[in-house]
Amino acid sequence: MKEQLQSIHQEAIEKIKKSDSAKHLQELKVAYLGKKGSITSVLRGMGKLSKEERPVIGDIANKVRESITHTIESKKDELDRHALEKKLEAESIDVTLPGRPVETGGPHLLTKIIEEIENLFIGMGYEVREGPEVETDYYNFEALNLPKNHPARDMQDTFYLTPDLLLRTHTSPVQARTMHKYGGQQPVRMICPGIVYRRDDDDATHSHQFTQIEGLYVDKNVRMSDLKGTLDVFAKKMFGEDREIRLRPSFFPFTEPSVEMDISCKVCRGEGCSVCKNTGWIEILGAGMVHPKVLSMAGYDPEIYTGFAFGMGPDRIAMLKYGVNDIRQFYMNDVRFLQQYHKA
Ligand code: 2NM
Repeated sequence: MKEQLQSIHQEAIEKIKKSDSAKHLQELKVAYLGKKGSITSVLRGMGKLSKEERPVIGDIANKVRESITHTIESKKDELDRHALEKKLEAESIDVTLPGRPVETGGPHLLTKIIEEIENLFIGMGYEVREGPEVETDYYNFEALNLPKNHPARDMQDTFYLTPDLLLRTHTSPVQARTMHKYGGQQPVRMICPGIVYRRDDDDATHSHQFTQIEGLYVDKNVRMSDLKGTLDVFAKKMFGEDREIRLRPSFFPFTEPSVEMDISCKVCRGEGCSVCKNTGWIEILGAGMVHPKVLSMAGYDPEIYTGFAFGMGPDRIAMLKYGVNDIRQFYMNDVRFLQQYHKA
């Protein structure tokens, strides 16, 4: 029996040492130490032994049990340690590798142009005001001296939502709303940026939505020379101190007289080139003295108050300033286009 136990012991220890999984160890534990295990089955023969032999064999059996138990435990520890080491190795991070760059966004090119213009006029005492993009016929047209049946009100040019509601075609209604609110009681000095809508077939130079920024200055004794001086300051700050401006007569229903402003072409310095279409001048904005009817509809007495107004398109200015040749780029939001101007 002693030999039997010793050979079981030897065999068990060998198998345990070769084992490579916790599951297999558990199987060995059952096979050797379990109720139906090999040690138990050897001990069943104890009854045939003499009184003197029994405790000796019992003692050996206990020692073999202890030894097998201990060997299984330490093998289990070893396997656990190995598994942990492998796991740590697999999850290790090489802190010396260069990081992946994080893509960051930035303000839209048009937002930057608008903010630049806003800041210029804020510096001259103007306040920035915004208003609704869905407007009433009254503020978009009527209050700006565009009466019923005026060609600009044509269904062909305007997105109507109902006979009385439309998508604003310019930002002037924000100025009309402000003048009506003040009701002739206080001066106005404001600019209003925003998106406007016109029914147009989109192409490289036309978009059914685009941005506008308009200015309005109403007070006692505001004259055409104030308009010209203001626009000259604006043009030089925006495009460079070496730029000249010129005003040409024009027509808008809401101003009288009306003008268009050009700046001298920087590319050819007046010689004529493709940017200025060989004229030496580039058209930038429209302006004029606020029509007396527009003032009186808002409650300003045109005999006491006068004012000037101007309007321009940041899309066009951005195209000129940065050489963008397709207005649709501003609204397609292709990151390859937008990214180029993050540092511009
Ligand atoms: C322009 C050109 C000329 C304009 C007029 C007004 C208002 F509300 F005061 F009547 N706001 N903006 C104006 C005048 C806009 O855009 C080319």
